[in-house]
Amino acid sequence: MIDLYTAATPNGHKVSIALEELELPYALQVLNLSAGDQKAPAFLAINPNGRIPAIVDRDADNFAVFESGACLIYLAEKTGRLMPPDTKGRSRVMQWLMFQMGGIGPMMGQANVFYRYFPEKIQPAIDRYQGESRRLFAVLDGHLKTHEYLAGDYSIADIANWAWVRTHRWSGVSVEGFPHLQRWLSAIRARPAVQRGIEQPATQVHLRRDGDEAAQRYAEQARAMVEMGQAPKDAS
Ligand SMILES: N[C@@H](CCC(=O)N[C@@H](CS)C(=O)NCC(=O)O)C(=O)O
Repeated sequence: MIDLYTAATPNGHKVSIALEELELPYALQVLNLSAGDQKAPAFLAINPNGRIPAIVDRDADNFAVFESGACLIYLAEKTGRLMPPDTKGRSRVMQWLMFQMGGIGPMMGQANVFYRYFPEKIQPAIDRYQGESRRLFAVLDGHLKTHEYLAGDYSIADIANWAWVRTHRWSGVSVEGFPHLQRWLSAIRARPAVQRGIEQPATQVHLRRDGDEAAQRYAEQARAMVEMGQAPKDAS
């Protein structure tokens, strides 16, 4: 059994999707990020960075893994699935996984902060992060023009990138003009395990379903979390 410490965010959903795809038994431990559960000492003992997701593998001496990319690699290696074993195949998966961890995630994350959560609208910062996200979408689209998935067969690289790109509206970044990216988004969304994964836990606000007011309320909660996260603990 694996404990998954998570919340309804792209980074959390990467791991719940992988667990669903791999059919591994897991127990969901949902943290309330607005209440600061991720900064509680019991959770910091699992992830010293105080962020979700993290997993604890109860069948492996309670081995703890933090950072969503590291969780995905651990699960793929534990099962021998969602990542090829040969050096080149594994490297291809790593390249697109790192592309997400170092590019798509941070750029869309900062687009969310400046476009949705920050009280002041700093237009150059919004433009920078939305523009960089859209540039990265173009890179994905170009690659997907000649590849069904990002790195050989469907893999943890697809899961990691998909969990973020699917939230592009929240970041205010369009996928218009990227037909290959749209094809890939739809193909992955059609997977039953993916549909189950994004319900663990369910996304709290859907822009098209819930409308602007609900989005505004959610953004306010997230703003409180961002402000809390900016306050460094005093050095001792
Ligand atoms: N690089 C980390 C990022 C984790 C991260 O930023 N998690 C966010 C939710 S998506 C979080 O826990 N935020 C709470 C906070 O900032 O206090 C990963 O991929 O696991």
